Amino acid sequence: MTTPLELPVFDAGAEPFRVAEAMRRAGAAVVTGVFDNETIERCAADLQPEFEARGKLQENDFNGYKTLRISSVLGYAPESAPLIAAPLVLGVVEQILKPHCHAYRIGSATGIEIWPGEGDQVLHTDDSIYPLRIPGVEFQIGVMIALTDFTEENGATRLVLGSHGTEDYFDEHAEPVSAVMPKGSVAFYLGSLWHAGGANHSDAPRMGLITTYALGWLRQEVNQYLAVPPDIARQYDPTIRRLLGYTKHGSSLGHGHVVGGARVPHNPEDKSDTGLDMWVWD
Ligand SMILES: O=C(O)CCC(=O)C(=O)O
Repeated sequence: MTTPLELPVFDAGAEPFRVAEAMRRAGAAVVTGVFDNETIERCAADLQPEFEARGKLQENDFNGYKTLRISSVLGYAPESAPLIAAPLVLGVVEQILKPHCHAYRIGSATGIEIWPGEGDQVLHTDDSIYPLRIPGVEFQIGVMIALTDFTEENGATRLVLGSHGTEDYFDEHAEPVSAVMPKGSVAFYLGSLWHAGGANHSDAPRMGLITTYALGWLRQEVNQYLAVPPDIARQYDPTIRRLLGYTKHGSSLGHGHVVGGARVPHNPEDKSDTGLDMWVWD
């Protein structure tokens, strides 16, 4: 009989390669205490108006009918940027993806608020959007940031540890574990890992920010150029702009011709920030 895998848990001082190592084994890991309350509250407050205005538009059998969802948060909630580009987050993402690409990009960046009364989401893998597998290559990584405490009761993300890999295989008897973690923590999981949101049996919503980061040569799950067009992308620093996809992959993939830099999303007030490296040929 094999010993069941346990969810690896680290504190914020963890070396990204250690977190990645644990993920390769279990498929997922949690790092606690990554963000302070103030950073989390600023982000949550920035997302709130969008949850209220458009959160119900993505209701369906998969997303649920008591769950609010808002896509492409960088298009309207700049306070999400420090979370999405946090060094520890990118450090772990880099360990998993960088061996297989020149640059990785955001696939999707979504606020999810699971309200009381919501049931378990169906287990799935994020990689099902891509029609192939390459043995030994992870296509993407999901990064769920807890904007409230995540508990068994309120719908913490459920993870089927050890279910990752290159085969379309799933043991229907495998028991998911819940990514129970305090507000400000991060749950990382591989794109091939089976997982889902949990049922909320508590009396308050569970709010999370889930960002997927994908190999830079894959099509992004959400079209970031439409969601965060150059006029909005311009307000962000180069790290975020590159994560959005305003960059080439290697020497030429995704390059664009720019005349006079007019369409390049750079910050005009910063003379050193031409943005030109993002689109022109090397
Ligand atoms: O809300 C969660 O905990 C996970 C949601 C999820 O996996 C999804 O909607 O694809």
